[in-house]
Amino acid sequence: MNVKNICVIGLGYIGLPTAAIFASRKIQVYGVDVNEEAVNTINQGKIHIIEPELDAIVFKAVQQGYLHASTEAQAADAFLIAVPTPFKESDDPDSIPEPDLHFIHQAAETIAPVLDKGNLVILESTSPVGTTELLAQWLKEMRPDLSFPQDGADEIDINVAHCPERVLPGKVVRELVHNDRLIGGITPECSEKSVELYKIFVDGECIVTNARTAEMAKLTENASRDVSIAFANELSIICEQLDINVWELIRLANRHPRVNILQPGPGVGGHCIAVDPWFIVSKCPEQAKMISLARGINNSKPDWVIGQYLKAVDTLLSNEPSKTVKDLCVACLGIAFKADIDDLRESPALDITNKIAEMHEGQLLVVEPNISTLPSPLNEKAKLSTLNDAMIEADIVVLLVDHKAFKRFDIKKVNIPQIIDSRGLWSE
Ligand code: SAJ
Repeated sequence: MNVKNICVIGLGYIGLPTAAIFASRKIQVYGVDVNEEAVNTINQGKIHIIEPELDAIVFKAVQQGYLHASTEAQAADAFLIAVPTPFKESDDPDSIPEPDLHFIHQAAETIAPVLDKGNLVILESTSPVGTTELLAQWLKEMRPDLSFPQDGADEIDINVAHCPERVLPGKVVRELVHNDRLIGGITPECSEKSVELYKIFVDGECIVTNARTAEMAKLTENASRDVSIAFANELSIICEQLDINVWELIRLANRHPRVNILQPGPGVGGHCIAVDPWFIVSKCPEQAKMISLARGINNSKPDWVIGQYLKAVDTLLSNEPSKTVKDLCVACLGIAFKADIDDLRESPALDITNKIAEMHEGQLLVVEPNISTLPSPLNEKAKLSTLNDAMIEADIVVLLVDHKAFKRFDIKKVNIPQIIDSRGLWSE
């Protein structure tokens, strides 16, 4: 397949780096996003997200004219869909979250009018099993004049595949190029054309499967990590009960050649691992027992950390009965969803800090080296502080994210009455 131009729908954490890397290989890329501000920023050669190395690549691609952003799709040889796939909000906390595919439907509406014979459409968004086939069906309904893989015709006008992204936020540029890529075409021909496309920049192997297996593989990777973290989180709760240092315990168990336990934390955040396992559970609620249980364990971990904070308050007040809770200064360290990024989406650390802000009547300091202002409504109750000031002021420190700056801090040089170390930085 001779690809001269690509239209990328969705210029977020995945779409923009992918668009920029194609453009850096001198492919004409039309980026499309509903967010006009993001479109304008990109067209100035700047980026609206934080991701190492991306700014320079986008700047060069725009400057050389290979990347142009717009709110409307343009005709192209290939279309790449990288839009969010969240789940639907429900008022019932016991219900299984259902995937929300409306952004994919919107993307189909965006590209349908400009689709032409010979085009390749790739869904990169993490999706429940069957979504790529659904996308092909939607496109067929919108463009009955074209033939699609499901038509079973000898000549297919539009090839459709699922090629999930598997990159780690913070290392996106490197991982996009070097990771192996799963290629799940609806037919072998769809896969063949997709391999040709990705080979433009992927150094890793392009491994061919079908669309449903590629969808399930991506969900499986994230569900597997979620289950492993849930095991570590459960161990941390058991160890607290049994008065055992969980960090030492895991270190010891991991000396076994076939054991590799992950690290406990304040819960699982981000827009992938905390979301994707539900796509399996919602399809197979009877069968996906362990995956569902793991989600429950990880989702309940923030409440456990808050329980630890309440215990610390009780201990301090019973040691010094003349004090009230208003006299206590609490410092929450980190509100990002994981170390060394500025991303606050689905962050258990932010969730815990917000809840402490609601409950705590004394001073609340927040240390987050990767942001310059606190999000609302936290900014009304808490003060953004430096690490050093917080460590001097605080009666209770709640360590929530293992940022480099916190790791480097010598905890022995301060005397903090109560430390809740949810990441095991200072508890080893
Ligand atoms: N976490 C722990 N303990 C651990 C490891 C992680 O509590 O031992 C927590 C983190 O603090 C964070 C959450 O889990 O809150 C998720 O972080 P992560 O680094 O495990 O993963 P993400 O969400 O940044 O990226 C994942 C990756 N998936 C896998 O590693 C299987 C990435 O490769 C995917 O591309 C990405 O999801 C995605 O887009 O789906």
